[in-house]
Amino acid sequence: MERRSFLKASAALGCAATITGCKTSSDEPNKVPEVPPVGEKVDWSCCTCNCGHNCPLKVITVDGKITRIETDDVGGDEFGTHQVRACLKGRSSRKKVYSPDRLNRPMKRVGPRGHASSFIECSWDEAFNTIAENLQKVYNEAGPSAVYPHYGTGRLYARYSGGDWRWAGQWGAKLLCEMGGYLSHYGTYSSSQQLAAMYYTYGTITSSTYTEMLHSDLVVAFGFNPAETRMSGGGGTYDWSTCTQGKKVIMIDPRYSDSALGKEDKWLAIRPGTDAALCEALAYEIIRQGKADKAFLDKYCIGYDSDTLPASAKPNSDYKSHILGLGEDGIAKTPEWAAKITGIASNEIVALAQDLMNASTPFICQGLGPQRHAIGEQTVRSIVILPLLLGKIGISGTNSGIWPSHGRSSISLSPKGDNPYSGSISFFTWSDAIVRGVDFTPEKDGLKGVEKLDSNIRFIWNYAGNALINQHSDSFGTHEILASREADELFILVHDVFMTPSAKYADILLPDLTDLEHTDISAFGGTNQETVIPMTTSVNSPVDAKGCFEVTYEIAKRLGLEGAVFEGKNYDQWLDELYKRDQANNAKLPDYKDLVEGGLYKIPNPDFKNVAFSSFFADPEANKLSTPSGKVEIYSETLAAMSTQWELPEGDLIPAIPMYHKTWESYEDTETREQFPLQLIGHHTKSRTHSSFHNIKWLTEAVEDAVWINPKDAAERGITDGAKVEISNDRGSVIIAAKVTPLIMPGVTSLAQGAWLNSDNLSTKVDTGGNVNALTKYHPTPIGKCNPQHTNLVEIRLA
Ligand SMILES: Nc1nc2c(c(=O)[nH]1)N[C@H]1C(S)=C(S)[C@@H](COP(=O)(O)OP(=O)(O)OC[C@H]3O[C@@H](n4cnc5c(=O)[nH]c(N)nc54)[C@H](O)[C@@H]3O)O[C@H]1N2
Ligand SMILES: Nc1nc2c(c(=O)[nH]1)N[C@H]1C(S)=C(S)[C@@H](COP(=O)(O)OP(=O)(O)OC[C@H]3O[C@@H](n4cnc5c(=O)[nH]c(N)nc54)[C@H](O)[C@@H]3O)O[C@H]1N2
Ligand SMILES: [Mo]
Repeated sequence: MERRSFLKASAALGCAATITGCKTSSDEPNKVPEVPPVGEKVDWSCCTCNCGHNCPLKVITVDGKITRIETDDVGGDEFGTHQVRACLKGRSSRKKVYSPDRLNRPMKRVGPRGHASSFIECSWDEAFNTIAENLQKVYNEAGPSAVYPHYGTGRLYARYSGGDWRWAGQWGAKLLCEMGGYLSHYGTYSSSQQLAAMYYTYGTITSSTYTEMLHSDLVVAFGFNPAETRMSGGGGTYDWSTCTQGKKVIMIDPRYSDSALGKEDKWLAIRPGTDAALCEALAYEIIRQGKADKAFLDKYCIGYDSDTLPASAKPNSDYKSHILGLGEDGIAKTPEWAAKITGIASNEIVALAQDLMNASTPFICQGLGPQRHAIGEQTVRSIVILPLLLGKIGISGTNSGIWPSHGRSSISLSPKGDNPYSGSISFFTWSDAIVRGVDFTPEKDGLKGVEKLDSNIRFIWNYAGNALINQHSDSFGTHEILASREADELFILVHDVFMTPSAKYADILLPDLTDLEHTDISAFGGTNQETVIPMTTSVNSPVDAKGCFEVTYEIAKRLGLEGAVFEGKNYDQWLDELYKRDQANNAKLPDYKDLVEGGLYKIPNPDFKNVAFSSFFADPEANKLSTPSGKVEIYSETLAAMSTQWELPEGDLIPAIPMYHKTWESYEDTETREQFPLQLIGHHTKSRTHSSFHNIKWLTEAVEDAVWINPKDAAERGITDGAKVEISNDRGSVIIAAKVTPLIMPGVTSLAQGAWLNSDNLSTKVDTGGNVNALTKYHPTPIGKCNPQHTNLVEIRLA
């Protein structure tokens, strides 16, 4: 593999924005020397974790040891040619490579699952043999439905050497295809409620680019926090701050986030899980004032009122009747009604409705927090109706109501093979499929592609993921499922870089190389420009680690399948071939040699833009949607059929029109609130990406782990800022510091997701690591069977 050897004078570091790009510690030099000292090597690498963006990293080594990490210094500050400066996480990558916690040998489990002390070192040969034997045994005894490549996004943007979130680093999936296939999953922990909601409304999912905000006169954002969840200096945070400048911005969030900071005209603090009620009251005002665009709705939509209600629908089951109180529940969705549910004063709701009606091009968007709830699909559907009601969609300056989009990446993933097995489950239901996969049905569990599974899950291949325990709901409940099964019933392969909470459940635990020790290519499809990153390395890995390609190769070899899987090519040959394939699709990509020698490669894309569903709204006959009616389905006959055919737990529902619904552990669940009065969410925080980077001290020092609680709730409990508290509910408890702050509304608390579960107390169900999933519930959402991880009721006391 060719390595970059030339040295290039570099520009001085700078800060793109307050939260991105600042140096983190006194042991990082302030300025890059104009001429690098003799002996320094410079390689470009990439931070491939799943924050939605992949920043270039400039890795400086001396004699194979990283001396410092710098960031993008190509281009300038001008929006569109700006530097894609990495945030503190990417810049801390040196600490990841040399972390004392790094896995440095293959290990096998000799004690109970869930404990680091249960492992002893073994040889690579023994590890590969054990994996191959167990994999073959499971195929022989149970077939492909027993084999599950688990969700894992730790190297999402490493395109050829082990990316994507679900397929055992892609190469693993290619091997499993040769063995007869595997139980696949659909959806993601990120956005599946949104995906399901858009599918039944529009038949597909698309949003306008951030740059359309430039043409808008009002930005309304529900639970949208790009400043903290798109921290890349080239990404959402930069787009957000640039494109909203001078705009009226209204932020709807139970927390005052960094995205609101100094930007918002108004912060409307809303109770979690109640956005649909707010939207209904906005709709009420819009309809009451005669401002619903009836001609528009009739032309493009099904089910706004009785004129476009399908013949199969019951009378008064249309959206307008529901809003005005003429539907089944007989309740008019007035601002006063919504105020009691949402916590937003009725006059504020009326004012927001007025702002929406006054705007000529409202840009309405939402983050993914509002949908990560018990009935999150209804939240998404309800928000998405607003631009339709106003007839303000499909034109420049508007949006479909979901997360705005940015540019594309021209580097695609390595092949994952064609899975000969058609069965798939929702990403969220795997833990249940270990227990009762054979009882899964399409109507009860959202099983797709087959009517029945032949086996429960018996083999899990977990690559670069911490969702075996840390990121999945109900950590202690999941612990019981995993810990009660020995290797012959459930074999778990974990391939990671650290002894994470999930790694402790492995039967065989393999150390991986980090991004900085890999050759690969990544590309960042930012707004108005793409950055292609030739990942090379001069690092001598401090540990005995192997990458996904090599691990898969060694397992395949023991099964006699290396020829079928790798087609006689080594990794460098694959890289060459895959890059040529990507080049064939984008003539702007330079030859590989030039790419590596030239370093970062920027492809300006100043004209890139998307206006959500513009072609459909321009000509709905020529560009029919892929919904059954070809139109936007405010009323969905498919959902109406599902509501009678699907089996749901008591209290859940699948309405044919979008609607607010009181759910388990919601604000309106007054019975549970008697014991657990506070709502708890788990926002995504600056100091880590999920659980990735949690063990880097630089970052936890920068952003403390603490549960956010309003001064009013704290005072009622005698809690002061920084005090140790116990957060508890029926699922478990977490002991952590309190952050007493008016930045979160009364009655609501938030414990940032991703902290590592401290499993010293697994049997007592007490976590001292600060992992919110010790408190979250396993209860799939009605339509998409997704994760409701922000719907929780808890009590908090001084510990
Ligand atoms: N309560 C709650 N839970 C949530 C969420 C929430 O909002 N609330 N959010 C959910 C969402 S949106 C998502 S996407 C999931 C994310 O869940 P995951 O996909 O599990 O993401 P991470 O927690 O970042 O875990 C990445 C893993 O990759 C490992 N890793 C890092 N670098 C490397 C490497 O180079 N090689 C290998 N092999 N491994 C590496 C890390 O050590 C870590 O174990 O979490 C979900 N969980
Ligand atoms: N730094 C960092 N960046 C990340 C990640 C990370 O862990 N760390 N994770 C990445 C991934 S994979 C994903 S999927 C995205 C996640 O991005 P999101 O899912 O959008 O992030 P969240 O923090 O869960 O939610 C966004 C906001 O919604 C608010 N919120 C929660 N519930 C509600 C509600 O019911 N209504 C309203 N209106 N607001 C609500 C929260 O307070 C938060 O401010 O971020 C990505 N980027
Ligand atoms: Mo996510």
